[in-house]
Amino acid sequence: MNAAPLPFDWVIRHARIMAPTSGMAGDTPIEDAAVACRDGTIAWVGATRDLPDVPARQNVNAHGRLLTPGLIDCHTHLVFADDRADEFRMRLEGADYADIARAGGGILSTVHATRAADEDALLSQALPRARDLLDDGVTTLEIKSGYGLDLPGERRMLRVARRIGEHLGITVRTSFLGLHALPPQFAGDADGYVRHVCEDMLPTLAGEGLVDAVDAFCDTIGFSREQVQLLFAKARTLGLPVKLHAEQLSDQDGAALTAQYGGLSADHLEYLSERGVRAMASAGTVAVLLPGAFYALRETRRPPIDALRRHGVPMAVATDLNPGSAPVRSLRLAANMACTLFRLTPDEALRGITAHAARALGLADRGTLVPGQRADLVLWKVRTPAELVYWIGGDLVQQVYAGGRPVTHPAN
Ligand code: DI6
Ligand code: FE
Repeated sequence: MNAAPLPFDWVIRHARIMAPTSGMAGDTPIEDAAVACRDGTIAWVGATRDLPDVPARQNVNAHGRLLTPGLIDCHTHLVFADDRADEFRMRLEGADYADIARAGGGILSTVHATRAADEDALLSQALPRARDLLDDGVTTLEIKSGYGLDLPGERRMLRVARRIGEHLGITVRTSFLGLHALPPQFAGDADGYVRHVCEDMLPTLAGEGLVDAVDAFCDTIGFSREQVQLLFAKARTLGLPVKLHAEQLSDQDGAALTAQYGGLSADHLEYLSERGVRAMASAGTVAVLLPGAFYALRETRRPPIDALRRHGVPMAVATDLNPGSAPVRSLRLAANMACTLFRLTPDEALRGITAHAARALGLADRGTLVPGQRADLVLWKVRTPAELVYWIGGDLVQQVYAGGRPVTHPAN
């Protein structure tokens, strides 16, 4: 005799979803879908009429609204002190992002402010930014260090990142971005700083459990390919995955280097070459597109989207939320920009902020609506992926679920 089936914690009926299987191109939507959850995990997905006859503690009628996986912002720098609205004004008057950086402003001005802030001050400034993302459907968030650039400063940032996850009940993945800019205490000695990062900072912070991945800024105003390679070699000995700010302002062949180290992602990519695209395709490295930075810096050169498509490189989309090049506090807005500025299709953009973003973080347990995945979901007030990325601004979230639990939303 069969035992009575375990009840579901909740069931959502009559939702519209992308096909639950792979999150890859070619999926067709299920118009009248049901999703059931048990113990924080998706237990069943399919057509509402096929839903098994199992009792549920809670039942939700979606009335045909779009249901997606919880959104995943796989590239942010949202822990920092103060802002750089003054640089925004200077850029509008003709100053250039790289010139401001070379003159000691840019990233270094945020480093000064961030070093002066204690952990609680950093947390209270960063939390509202993370909350904005969550209110707009984000349930998994990557946060980088890179505004401390010394051991105590980087540690403080990474600890604040972890505390944000605990506070909001969402997943935060941390990336150590010690090679973001050359800090003043190492002026004129970039190689010495790279040694300090590789031999002291990274092993110490990794030993404290604060580092999920290792990142760097490879550019003429950042670090050279050779310096990044030393960092990647160190990351490998520590068993940490790598990713890179690559080909944002010039082609340094950084994406191919990242691919060589089996990197999770190469990010920005406006100056990515065909060779870089091929290397990423064969290593399975995700292309993270950051159209908010492209927009805010009024760039004109676009990442090679057609080549990425042709070679089957998965494309993710992220906010790059930071005080300089991307004051973007909505992942949905980044998806809109990816369509309008980079010509992604709405379905590509949706995969870019769900399935492919999960892959860019090395997380296999989320990003698609498949039984066994974490029950991170968003029920929207719209019906299609196109409508989701078409609206600019507004409050489109009906209900966010993180780990199976409804997240309180200010509008509800
Ligand atoms: N590229 C970026 O877009 C951010 N970091 C980087 O290497 C910008 C960071 C900032 O301007 O504060
Ligand atoms: Fe960035």
